[in-house]
Amino acid sequence: YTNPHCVGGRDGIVHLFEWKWNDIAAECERFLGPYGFCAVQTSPANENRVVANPNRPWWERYQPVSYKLQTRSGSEEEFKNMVQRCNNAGVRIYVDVVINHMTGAGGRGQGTGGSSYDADGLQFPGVPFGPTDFNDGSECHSGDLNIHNYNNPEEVRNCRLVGLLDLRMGKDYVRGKVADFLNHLIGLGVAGFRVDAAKHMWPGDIVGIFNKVHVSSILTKKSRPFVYQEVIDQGGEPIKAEEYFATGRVTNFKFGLQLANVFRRQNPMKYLSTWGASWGMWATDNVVNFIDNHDNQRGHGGGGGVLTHWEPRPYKLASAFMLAHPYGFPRIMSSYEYNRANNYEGPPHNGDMSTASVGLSGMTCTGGWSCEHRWRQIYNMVAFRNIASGTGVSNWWSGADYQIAFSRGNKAFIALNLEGFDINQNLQTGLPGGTYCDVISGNYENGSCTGKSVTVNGDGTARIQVCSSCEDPALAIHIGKRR
Ligand code: AAO
Repeated sequence: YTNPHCVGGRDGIVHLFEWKWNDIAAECERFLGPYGFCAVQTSPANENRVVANPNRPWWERYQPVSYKLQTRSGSEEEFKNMVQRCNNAGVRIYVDVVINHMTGAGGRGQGTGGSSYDADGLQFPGVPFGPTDFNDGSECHSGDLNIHNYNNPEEVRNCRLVGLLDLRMGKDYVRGKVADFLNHLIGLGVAGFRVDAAKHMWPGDIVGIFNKVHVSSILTKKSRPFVYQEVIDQGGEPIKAEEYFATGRVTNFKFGLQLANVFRRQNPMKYLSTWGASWGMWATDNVVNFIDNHDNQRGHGGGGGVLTHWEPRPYKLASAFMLAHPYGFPRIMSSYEYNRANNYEGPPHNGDMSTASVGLSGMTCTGGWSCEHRWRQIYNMVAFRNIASGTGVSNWWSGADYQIAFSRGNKAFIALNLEGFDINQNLQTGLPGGTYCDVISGNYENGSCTGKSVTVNGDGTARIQVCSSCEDPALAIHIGKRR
């Protein structure tokens, strides 16, 4: 479950939050494939409640009505087509699967796929699930069936997360329906899953579900899908991320908080020399790392404190560090713009509230889609990471508290500066002699660098200059962009 099944030396996930399937398919072909991304995390693919108040918030997709593949992102036909086209482009699809619960309690209506539901009577005929498929007072003892106390693991796992009807996962019928859903996705060529709210399920129940899940149809016969489980463990609660290692990796929520401290100059960057498990995080094969996610960038899910696209300068630096460093498997957030006072706002939409298509102007997205993954400082670091694959950190240098540089074997080298003065040093880059393009300030086009270039001497040393007051105080070179 821990193998991401990347094709040919690719690395990293991009979360195309709320994108339509047709747009993702096109993005795999025109950008993600050519630029070396391993995989896309999609928004939930199954039918959800249509929430009218507030009007179509992003979070309605976390309220399942059935496992029919029909949402604002598109139909089953479109989903299937996307998976095929992305796989053909060498890009894997991981689906965000919401299996802990169905809709919030109360109300009735129709889902995005036309299935009816009755959340008062606990009826979800589209699956079907009925009252005996949900935890009640025999499992949950919180009084009102909701979770109040995160220090009580039984309550966290048997009661309702923010009022969402909690499925009775101990029941074989429920496990079977969830497994059928996951198997359906696998049959369509999906390579992995982000398991939503995994902390709210017993680890043994997740094992029970995955025991019923097939090996992937697109992967080698014996391989299991890639699984990363959303477990918010920032320390301080009894539920520990490591309880979930039997069924895959976990989302590493410590990662973004720690890097936010560093890149906001609240903890010296030079301490990153020991970055990785020794910072109280999990082993490299147990984690999916990210600077921010769709929740904490807008104050949900333990939000606050992390860096986001709203603070581009430190965000790009932290992202460059994440991608340059070998620890863990990285996920890049690709957001849309929203009114920060209304953090429920759904994706850019048309007059009828259907999701708008992603527009493009050159390399940049338009129409309210932020597309961090298309920022040069980020996509060029994906290529850096792919080229550096298999090498460790070497030639670590720190000139001052907030000036660092390091090599990845003899493949790549990066320097970062958050001091008030430039880096201007003769440093060992580990690279073969030659002239390299700095991939932070520019690209390598038609035989020349559009940004800065760096001359590495025959002994691997080079004069490294990194500005301090400029927009991107970083420099990165690798053997793939040698003039
Ligand atoms: C919506 C409405 C609700 C309504 C509900 C039902 O907003 O008012 O009651 O419908 O009608 C998303 C939205 C929710 C939305 C839901 C369904 O975020 O607002 O509810 O869709 O439409 C916990 C879970 C974690 C979860 C996170 C949001 O553990 O699994 O809450 N994330 C996922 C998804 C998310 C989604 C769901 C789950 C549900 O990514 O998008 O919800 O499918 C502590 C705990 C965490 C807990 C947080 C937040 O965090 O540790 O486990 O996350 O609290 O309650 C410090 C601590 C940190 C702590 C944090 C906050 O940072 O270190 O541990 O403080 O106190």
